[in-house]
Amino acid sequence: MIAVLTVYTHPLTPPSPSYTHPLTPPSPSYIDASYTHDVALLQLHQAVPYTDYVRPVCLPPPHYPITDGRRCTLVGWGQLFEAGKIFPDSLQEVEVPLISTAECQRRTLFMPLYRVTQHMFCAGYLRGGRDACLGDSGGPLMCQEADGRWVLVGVTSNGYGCARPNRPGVYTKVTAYSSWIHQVLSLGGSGSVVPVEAPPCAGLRCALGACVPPDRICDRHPDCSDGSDERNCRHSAAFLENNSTLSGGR
Ligand SMILES: [Ca+2]
Repeated sequence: MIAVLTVYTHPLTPPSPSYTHPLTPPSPSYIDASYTHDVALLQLHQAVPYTDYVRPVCLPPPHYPITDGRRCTLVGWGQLFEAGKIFPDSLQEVEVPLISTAECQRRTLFMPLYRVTQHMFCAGYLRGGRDACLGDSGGPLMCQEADGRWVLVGVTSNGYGCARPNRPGVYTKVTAYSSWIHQVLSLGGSGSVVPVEAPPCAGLRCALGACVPPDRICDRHPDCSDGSDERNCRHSAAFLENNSTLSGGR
């Protein structure tokens, strides 16, 4: 079993302490342009007490099969629609059928934006309609076993738009990184895992790490998933309330 990588908060859950976590070294050869090796491990500063809302998920055995059509579940805080940058107030979950690596390569052979390698697989309906979307990346795609346990089969990675017909979502195949994961875990706590410094950001660093450039802060469009780049702006309610004299009387 592996500890949860992300601690979700939900409006209906009891208040929980915040767990900040340094990044362990990302996958050794991540390639941004093609989302190759799109995986990282997070180390929590302190142990997470399991509750009804914080549960572990199992790592898959090395040869865990990706079976075409098997329905598995992904969760995330990403956009609800492809357009509009609308993010949910609560954690979303959706069930999607798996598409094996070979089948997804066949389906996307003539789609240049898809580069499905042996380290990836896909999921989604031919008709579209249910999918991960922007902001879901890094989240889990989990399959439930007959004994009730959940297995972390994929990590949400990329796709073409969201939930479009014949445009499946692409996931990092966890089994392709089994040895790397176990290698990193074996170093855990020994001090050998060096946190990676975030690159400099001239604008605002979102809570999830994205860097918003200065011209997109207070531009009325949320760029951070928590909307923090649009808080305390001249157009925000809190700012207008606190600075009501600035708005001028008429
Ligand atoms: Ca913005």
